Amino acid sequence: ARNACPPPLPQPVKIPEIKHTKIFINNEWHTAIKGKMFPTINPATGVKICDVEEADKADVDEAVKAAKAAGQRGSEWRRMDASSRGGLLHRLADLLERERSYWLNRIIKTLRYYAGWTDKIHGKTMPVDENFVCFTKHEPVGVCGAIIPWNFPLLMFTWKIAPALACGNTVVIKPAEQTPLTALHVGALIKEAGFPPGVVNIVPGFGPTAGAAIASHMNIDKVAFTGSTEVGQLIKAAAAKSNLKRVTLELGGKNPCIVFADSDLQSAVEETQKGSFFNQGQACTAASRVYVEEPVYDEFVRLSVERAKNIAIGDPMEPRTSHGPQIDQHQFDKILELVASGKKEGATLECGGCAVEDRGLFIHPTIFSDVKDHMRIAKEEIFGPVQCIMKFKKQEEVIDRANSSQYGLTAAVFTRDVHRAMSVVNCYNALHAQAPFGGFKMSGNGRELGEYALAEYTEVKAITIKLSEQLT
Ligand code: TXE
Repeated sequence: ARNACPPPLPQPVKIPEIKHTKIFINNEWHTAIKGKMFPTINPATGVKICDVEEADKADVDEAVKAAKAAGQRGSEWRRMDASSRGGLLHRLADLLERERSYWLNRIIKTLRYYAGWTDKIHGKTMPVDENFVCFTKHEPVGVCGAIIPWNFPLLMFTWKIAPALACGNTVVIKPAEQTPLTALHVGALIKEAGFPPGVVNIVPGFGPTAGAAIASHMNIDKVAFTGSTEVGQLIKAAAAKSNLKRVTLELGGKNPCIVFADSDLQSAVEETQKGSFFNQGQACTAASRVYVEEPVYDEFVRLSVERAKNIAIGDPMEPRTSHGPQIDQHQFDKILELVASGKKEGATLECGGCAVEDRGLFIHPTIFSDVKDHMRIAKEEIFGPVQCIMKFKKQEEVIDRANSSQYGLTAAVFTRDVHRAMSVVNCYNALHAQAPFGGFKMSGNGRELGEYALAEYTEVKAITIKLSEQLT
């Protein structure tokens, strides 16, 4: 029996051994057809960890061939009982548990959640007219492409593969160029778990080459993308121009938090700040617009600044650390450029706003007050540790302002008034494998997680049988 309460986590492995740097196709490791490699850099030190084989269009073609063959009629994967597919997903979760010093609980939970669904994906029977029996069957879509970002490399990998595999699909997945190693490590575990060759294929590489090849591939039936809104638009266009493959998109956000004067202020300060600075602000769900009601505004800013100044910055492998580096130079420069724009447009820089001097890609937790809705920092996704605090007077006013964004992903309301709090309660980043996740407007299309994700990975087929006489 599995323990209800797992033992405490072992110390993190400080210098993980890198075992896999090649392209993973058909449960085998391949060098790139063009013979190219690209470096993976540790953002905490700026030092290269290793080189990785760089997949391009030709490698993606090979991966798609493998995925298509693995899902062919008569294949081991197609003939496998649905419950056995669940068994394989549980086995993969077991292997991740074995290596817990690297992994997060949420990843294992997502795998187990979808492992349970494999034999519960039901169709319906419809009372159609005349002498027919009609029922539906939820079949796999086929070859599912996935393109993921670097901010939660393993969680995004799991959000894509778990529902796809639970529904019986095969997968070709491209990790972000900044973070290919975790995906490749899990590739080895997928093989060890006993998934048939070709069911999951991993093509490390760049967006405009390997990523674009996935989006426009004629033999990929669906593409799931998490990343920037701009690239999301390219993916959808490529899907439309190629084979009209299905597309789900999880894109950017500029998420409002509304703090009313009646809220528990200390808890609102803590929760909004965790929302803003979690993962160094590198989250599409980041609480990046904090609207505070006038009577408590000054106190809220004061408490927030006090808290931000006490955040432990350092090596992300150190358990004490709560604030690590930004992922790469490009993101680092983008954040500091937006900070400069905030200062120029007249927001008050309360703390931070600069790099940590003795280290490469670290940025101090930053707070701006007096932020106005027209400023770039109030409109654009910063994707860095920058909390923007705005003042409001009336509920109607703040709801309009909160909604006036091209994005529509997450939001939170802090209040003790249950009428106000009806649909959104006082918490942030509360993501669960059981509940759907996804955006409105330019934050994306489709839903991940929960039962809703199963609909994105299945085709509903109606099967109608003509009877010689009407059933009574
Ligand atoms: O994203 P990209 P970047 C936002 C965030 C960040 C900005 C830029 O605001 O500052 O995007 O980050 C692949 N065809 N988010 O440049 O380029 C790429 O290889 C196919 C929000 O890292 O969108 C990677 O695997 N694929 C987001 C993935 O897309 C392409 C998380 C994401 O990279 C491609 C990350 C192309 N033409 C950034 N170009 C979130 N929603 O959480 C790139 N890619």
